[in-house]
Amino acid sequence: MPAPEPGQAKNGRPRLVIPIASAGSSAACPSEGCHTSAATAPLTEHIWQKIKDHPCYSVEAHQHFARMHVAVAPACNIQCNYCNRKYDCSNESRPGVTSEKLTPEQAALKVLAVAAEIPQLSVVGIAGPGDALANPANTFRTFELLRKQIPDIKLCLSTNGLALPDHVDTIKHFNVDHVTITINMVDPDIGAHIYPWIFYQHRRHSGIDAARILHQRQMQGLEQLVAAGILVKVNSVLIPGINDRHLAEVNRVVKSKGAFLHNIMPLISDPAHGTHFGLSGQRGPSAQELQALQDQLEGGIQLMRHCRQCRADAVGMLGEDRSSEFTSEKLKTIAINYDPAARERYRAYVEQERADQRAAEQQQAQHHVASNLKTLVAVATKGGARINQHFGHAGEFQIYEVSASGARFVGHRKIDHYCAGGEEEEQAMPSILNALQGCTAVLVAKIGRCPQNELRAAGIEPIQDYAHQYIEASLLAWFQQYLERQTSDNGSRVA
Ligand code: CLF
Ligand code: SF4
Repeated sequence: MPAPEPGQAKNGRPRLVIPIASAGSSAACPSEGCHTSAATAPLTEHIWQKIKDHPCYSVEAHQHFARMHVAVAPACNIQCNYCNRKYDCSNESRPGVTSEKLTPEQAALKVLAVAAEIPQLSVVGIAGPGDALANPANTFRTFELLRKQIPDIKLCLSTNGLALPDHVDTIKHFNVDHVTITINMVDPDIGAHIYPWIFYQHRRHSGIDAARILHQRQMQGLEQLVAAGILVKVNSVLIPGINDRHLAEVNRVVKSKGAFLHNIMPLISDPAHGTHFGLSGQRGPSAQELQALQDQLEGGIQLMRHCRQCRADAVGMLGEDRSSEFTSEKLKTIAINYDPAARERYRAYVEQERADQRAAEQQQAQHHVASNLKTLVAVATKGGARINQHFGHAGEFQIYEVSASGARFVGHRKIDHYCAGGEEEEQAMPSILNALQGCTAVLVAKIGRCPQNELRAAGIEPIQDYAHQYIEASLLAWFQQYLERQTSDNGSRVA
């Protein structure tokens, strides 16, 4: 029997990574392909069951499962300098898009309609457009309706944490397994540059006083959630010049308190959004700055690198948004025929796919040779963990770091569609080449001759040989050929 892949237990599940320094603490890392120097232990069945279908908590699950947000939480109890209340909560969703506010009853109906159409739906989250726990009546009424209506759906919420300690028991009562807290600082001096005020215990607090209260409540809420056995993801907005150097400390603190996952999100700042940061010229980080920080934090708490900063009424797989198909107007005209069996069949299909995928990776891993070489490769995919998208139709590429020890997802890069309206848009190529910077190859289901030539001229190899095959097994197969070519090139140079 072939040896399991690095980062994968013998039972085929990803491994839990417990960094040696904190082994024995409750800090945990779900390690899908996590390449750290940490000691590894098998991901427990209990944790695996919680994350295996959650597209945000498992990078592997995001290839198969969809989430939706219901916008039932309009109010907020704090002010962030990157937020304009006209738009969604940018702690969990990108600013610049308004959502349709829903009552809990409208939300429950919408979930049924989406579940009937999208069998991949596994999670319903409340992520704004304000703060889920600044609107506890709406949030928990929605959960109550959903628990009755679709008991097997995962429930998720996102909060700034100010009201969190007051609601952990209720969150537990509704069997919510996943909570996100946005924690941008653990030092109130830094917090004072991010939060002008909070509203707490019937009055407004500002400056360092506000940041200190918020920090204390966030830490208290995090500890209570962990004690209650609820998985906590921490979102941090990366704000250059304000908390960029501080986020390593945030990472260390939330890990020590038992958070499960850390998601560093780039500040989106634009004067058009009317936010304090947007209007005062505060810039967001570049993709390189974000990646450099993520790389610096590798080896600590597991990082989420596949976040798409979705909106508060997002629907569908991460990276796609089908919310416009399910507006209140359209719901009036849709006959909802929800059949739970369809979602069950889909889950059974995914289990089979996962087994086949692991078998393909293990078979491929047998051919590997030792090498220190590693390289970045882009992949065009519509999901399903397969290379199944035409180059011209891709709106983003998934980026993998490939080496002799495996293929590791490191992020996604958005691009302009090469084909628009059925015609090849050569104007898009410069931005695509820019997005592919640093990549050695791009694996696609299909690609036309012109873009192939342009990619080759830029030193990027277009590959169609693995069309519709599993991503990671294909990357390993491609890498083996790449290594052989590199070795023979070096040999001929020496000769
Ligand atoms: Fe939504 Fe957030 Fe739950 Fe996911 S999103 S409440 S944990 S179900 Fe996911 Fe979207 Fe990123 Fe959020 S990709 S913005 S991390
Ligand atoms: Fe805006 Fe969300 Fe911050 Fe509230 S918590 S101010 S809604 S970004």
